[in-house]
Amino acid sequence: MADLNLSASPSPRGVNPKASAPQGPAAGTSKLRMSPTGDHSPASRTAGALIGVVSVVALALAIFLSNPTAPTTQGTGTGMGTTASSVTPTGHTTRVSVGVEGMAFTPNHIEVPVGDRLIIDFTNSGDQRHDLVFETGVSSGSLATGETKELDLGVISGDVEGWCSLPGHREMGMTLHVQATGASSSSSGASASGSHAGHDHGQDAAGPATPTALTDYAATIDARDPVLPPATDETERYYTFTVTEQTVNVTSSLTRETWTFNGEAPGPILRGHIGDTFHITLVNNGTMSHSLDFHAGLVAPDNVMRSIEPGQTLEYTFVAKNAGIWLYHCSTAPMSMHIANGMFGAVIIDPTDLDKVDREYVMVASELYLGADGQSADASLLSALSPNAMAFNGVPFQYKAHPIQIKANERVRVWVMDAGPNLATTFHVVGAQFDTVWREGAYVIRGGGSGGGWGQVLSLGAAEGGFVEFTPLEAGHYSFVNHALSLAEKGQVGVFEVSD
Ligand SMILES: [Cu+2]
Repeated sequence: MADLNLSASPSPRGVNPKASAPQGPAAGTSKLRMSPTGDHSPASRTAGALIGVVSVVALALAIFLSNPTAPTTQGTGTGMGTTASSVTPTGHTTRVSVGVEGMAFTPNHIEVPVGDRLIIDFTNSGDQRHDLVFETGVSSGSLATGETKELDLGVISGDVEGWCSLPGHREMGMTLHVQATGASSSSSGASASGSHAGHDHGQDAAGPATPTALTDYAATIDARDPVLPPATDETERYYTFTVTEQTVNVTSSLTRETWTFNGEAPGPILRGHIGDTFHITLVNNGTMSHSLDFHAGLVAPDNVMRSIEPGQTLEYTFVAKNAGIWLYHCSTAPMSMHIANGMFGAVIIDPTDLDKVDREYVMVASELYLGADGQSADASLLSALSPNAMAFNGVPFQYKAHPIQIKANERVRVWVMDAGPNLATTFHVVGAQFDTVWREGAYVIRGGGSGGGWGQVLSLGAAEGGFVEFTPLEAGHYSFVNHALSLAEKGQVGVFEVSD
């Protein structure tokens, strides 16, 4: 395969504090209860309100003396933007345990009396890595399943927003709202700066990713080799899929973070025969949880498709029982994000009655949701199913910049997999008609003029696959496109350059 020019440099962590030292073991399972340790009786509050200005100073001093690290002083290290200057500390501490269930914090709403110091015991009780960050800058760092971290939010003077900063997790619902009870409507727990970190980019930030910029960049790198070699003869097949996270260029001035199997998006294209056994070792060398789902297998998902932690491995074995071009992908939530960042590929299991062809290629169609420079897929664009770039074999416009060379009257087969994660691919070759269309395990058209009909498009929804066969009769430039043309214009287009 040609060099994809993937940078091997460590990906910048940016606003996502994904890596952190392991914390202590899980602190049990009853984490969802709120356990205020202070006194919030109405009588004490009323009395406190009547103390007066002089007493406030005395109270603050008393708090300081009893706990020199309390947030009434500078240098607490919590990053909390609120101090005693904007609210009267009560001297009480509210302590709350927060866990994770699916893609949500439990609880996801905490009420804290204004002036209380808030400490959250955050335990990642979910099934993959998460963090908990607040707009104030307080952050747990990335926690493995079962890890716990104490977060000191300092004295609460107004509402504070928290969320999981792993890509896509906030958009899946991982938010935590701290409501300051008794606060005046104008008060705020913190400046809003950073509350939309990783959110406000998207179309604007990807502005440099114009078709021209994408094509110009594709011309400067080698195209990924689209040739599909024949299946080898072994029946026991062994592969290692190593997950890494890295930053790659999409134009000369715009990079994105990709998550990949073996350093490439798409990952390896595997090919075998019906009856072959595939032994896959998944190695997670990334910073977050990842997993694998092979559509080519018929196995209970529970064990083999589970998410594994950075540093862990998993054995995934399946027997290929049926022909197809089968998608594989990371199935860690949100799957759309993991696929959009590059975690997809294909397993081709040949039908037993493939015709002979002169050339055989594979095209894996995918969508790019480019955000700010160096970031992973933009969650807002992803949720809106609005990719700003499209690709065959991972790189927009690469086969327009590097046309695929064939000869007139050669018979060509193109396997096509729609990796999505969302949109359909209607594969068309300008100037050709398909005498054979095989889609999702069956010949839709076969034999062309001998009564089998002719086709113009192989129509695939997300995760569908098939192949087409055709023979260009004359020299020339035959573009191949997703005939959803707005998507072709974003990069899902290439050229077969046919010579005599
Ligand atoms: Cu993943």
